[in-house]
Amino acid sequence: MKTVCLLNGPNLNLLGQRQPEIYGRETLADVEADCAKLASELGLNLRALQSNHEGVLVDAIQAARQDAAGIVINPAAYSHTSVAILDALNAFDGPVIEVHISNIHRRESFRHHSHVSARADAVIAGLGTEGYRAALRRMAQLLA
Ligand code: DHK
Repeated sequence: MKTVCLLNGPNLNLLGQRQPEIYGRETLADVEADCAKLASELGLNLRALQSNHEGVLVDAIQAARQDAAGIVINPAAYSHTSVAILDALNAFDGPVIEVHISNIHRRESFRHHSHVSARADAVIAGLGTEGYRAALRRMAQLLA
């Protein structure tokens, strides 16, 4: 069974509590549990990690080189700042799908650019937490 890494960046541990008018009321635990269930329906194994630390996310992306077929990542604020996460993703061979819960293009201008989009095979923004499930469905197609 192929493994997909679901990576979430800073402040997404507060999903459900933090600015629910933007990020919704579903918690990260809800999202990860739903994604694990959907992944098994799609014949995939899910490994989920959230970190508030850029280097931990870089380490997780490097570890994915060993045993993961694809990466679904919401880099959160690091989308807009992190060349290190882009470099790590560029060293990963499988498909990468970038998720933003909100429509970053309708928000402050500093959120409009994502470094990660230069590497992503697909970018999902503005679907709310449904974006993670959409990403997994697309990932299953890409890995079929
Ligand atoms: C999440 C964040 O935490 C922000 O820093 C990004 C992203 C947008 C999201 O929409 O999921 O700018």
